[in-house]
Amino acid sequence: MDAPMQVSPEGLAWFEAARFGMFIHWGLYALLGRGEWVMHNERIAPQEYAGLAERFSPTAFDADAWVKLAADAGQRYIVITSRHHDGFSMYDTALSNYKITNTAFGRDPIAELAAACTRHGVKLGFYVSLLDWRHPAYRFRRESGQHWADYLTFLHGQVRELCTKYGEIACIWFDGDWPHHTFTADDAYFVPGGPFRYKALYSMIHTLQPNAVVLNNRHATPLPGEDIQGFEQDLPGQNTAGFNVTGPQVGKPLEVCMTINDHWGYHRADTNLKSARQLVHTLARAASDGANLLLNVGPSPDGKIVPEQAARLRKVGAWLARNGTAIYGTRAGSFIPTTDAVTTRRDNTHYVLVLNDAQTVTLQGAPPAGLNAQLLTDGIPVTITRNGNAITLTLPTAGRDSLATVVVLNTEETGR
Ligand code: JFZ
Repeated sequence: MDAPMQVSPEGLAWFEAARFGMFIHWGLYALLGRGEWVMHNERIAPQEYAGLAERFSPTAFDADAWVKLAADAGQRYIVITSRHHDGFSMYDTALSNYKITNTAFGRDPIAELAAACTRHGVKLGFYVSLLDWRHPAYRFRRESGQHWADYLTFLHGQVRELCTKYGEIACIWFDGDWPHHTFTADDAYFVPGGPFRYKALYSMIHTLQPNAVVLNNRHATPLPGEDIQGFEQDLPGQNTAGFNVTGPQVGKPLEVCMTINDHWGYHRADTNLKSARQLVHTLARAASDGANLLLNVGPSPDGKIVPEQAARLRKVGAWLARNGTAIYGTRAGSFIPTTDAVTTRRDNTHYVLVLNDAQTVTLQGAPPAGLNAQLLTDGIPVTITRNGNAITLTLPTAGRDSLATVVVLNTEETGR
């Protein structure tokens, strides 16, 4: 039999129903507190940067606390950086000495997270950087005499470890191969020494972890073997960040990844946090587009999820505890999204997520017959007025949610 080139139907169904995940960018860079690109941005030489490993001592790290926070936030999966562009492995790899278990800390946080995830019913997946700013076979082939094939052995070997050491995983999330990026003299060392051999890489993942999805943050049309199309810092079809030059592929499962502030890795001075209301609206918009939201936290060097980020996640979780029916396991909405409201759908039930505080909301593209509407949380009836293809909902003043109010619309017609 040919090696599988896609996730199992069960694995894909689980991933699509999950809708909300926690992204974690955590590595040596947290010590400097200027984001995960600090090594490149400040042109820190690999030797000097490696000195951070001697100072890394995240004694406050508590896997249960992290996973419990994700569960409280309503996040069904976690994706953590196993190795970012700086090349430091955050788990006990047998393929490099440049790893967390060789620091004074000595522990494998990914093994601890895997165990905690099992306890709390959250799935764990891994971010893997294709790009490596220090590996001799990636960046220093001339100096080291190593070959691109040596890097591929390392990369594929690490992915094999991640697929075999930590139980069943949610995903492998690749990053660092950006075909649309124009390299200059400043970032010439980002250029890979050859192809990544994706076909072999993806079929290995799909063989070892049949229920795990593969995503590659290439900002390009997904390749065979990539189960999910990803969008960075933007909803599908938007491109405010300049990364998302490729629109959503019809029928492809989608995931949006986003920061809570303006950095992925811990940034001491970045206090530009999105509010809980903004985060709920982004989650609602993603769901209405048929996409998951992978929302990032950047833990501090001592091993804690920053309290301001945690506080916002808990508020989103409290909203989901009341309104999660409108998010989990839904499909993209059938009404046209507006600034005031977006919709999701489950069979003949439509969920209208009202994103402003106005008393009425108008939706275009109303289904023909048998409509009734009420608030999700307490069943208070909502008045429906029809006008051609539009319907206007008049909401009661009681029962409004300050983050987003959900109206349930039931129709009799069969799916379209
Ligand atoms: C990438 C990473 O570089 C970043 O550190 C973070 O992990 C994020 C989730 O993914 O972000 C990118 C991807 C592509 C470009 C820039 C940042 N690019 O093409 O310039």
